[in-house]
Amino acid sequence: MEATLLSQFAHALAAHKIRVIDLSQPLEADTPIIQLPPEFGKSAPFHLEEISKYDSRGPAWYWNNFSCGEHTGTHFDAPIHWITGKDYPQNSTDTIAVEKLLAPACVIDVSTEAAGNPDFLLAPQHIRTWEDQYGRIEAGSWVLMRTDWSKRKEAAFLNIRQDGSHVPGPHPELVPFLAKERNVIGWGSEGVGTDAGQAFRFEPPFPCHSVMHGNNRFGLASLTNLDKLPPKGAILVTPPLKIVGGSGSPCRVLALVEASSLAEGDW
Ligand code: 23J
Ligand code: MN
Repeated sequence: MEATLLSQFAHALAAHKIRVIDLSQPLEADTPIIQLPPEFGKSAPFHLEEISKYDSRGPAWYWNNFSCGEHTGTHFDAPIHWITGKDYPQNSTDTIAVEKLLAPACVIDVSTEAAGNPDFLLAPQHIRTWEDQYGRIEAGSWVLMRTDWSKRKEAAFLNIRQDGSHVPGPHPELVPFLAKERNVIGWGSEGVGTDAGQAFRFEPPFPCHSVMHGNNRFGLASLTNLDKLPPKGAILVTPPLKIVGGSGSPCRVLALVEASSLAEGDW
């Protein structure tokens, strides 16, 4: 019998011809949380509370209660998260069409630029240079900004100064270009949110939230291991928890990558 697409896929996984890369950060009490100005509501950090651990509270079982804000650690932003996306049908974590939770990724490596400038903004000209090398960003792709920011720890990750946070992100002109002229499914960043640290000063404020969600597109924040992905060819698996009416959720983001496209020494 002829091999079906999925049987070929199963064999490729078993033979490690397709690798699975974890793009998620660990979720624990000191997972960094976005800091907004004090007049706004606060997102709660991750909290774990033991229910029982093979003890009098439950002799044969271990389990925990956990709590956190929807936008904690590596997480998915749904269109309903922003006022501009509030009226789309199927715009929350429970109703987004599941086919949209598997999609190809384009990885734009600006780690060198970001290392020298924490306020680096990815502009349309960087995308055009990338496209000259790797071809046009296909409709329905994620665009992931590789900054290596995820290698930073604690205070250096949020990078807060007197005038707010300084973290790289998309230029305000890039977001409408990606949403409308490239028809991307969403934008992913290594920073605590999808927008740049100083994006509250941009016009519009928080353009990645405002314009991506305003076009019914998604976001992924606090990604890691983008340095292990090829510029093109990875498939992302990004299902948020099925929170009814949820604006987002922590997400175990996985990338499927053909082993032949991986850099030597990654495995
Ligand atoms: C609320 C307000 C502003 C921002 C955010 C949330 C996020 O970054 C987020 O996690 O969605 S910038
Ligand atoms: Mn978010």
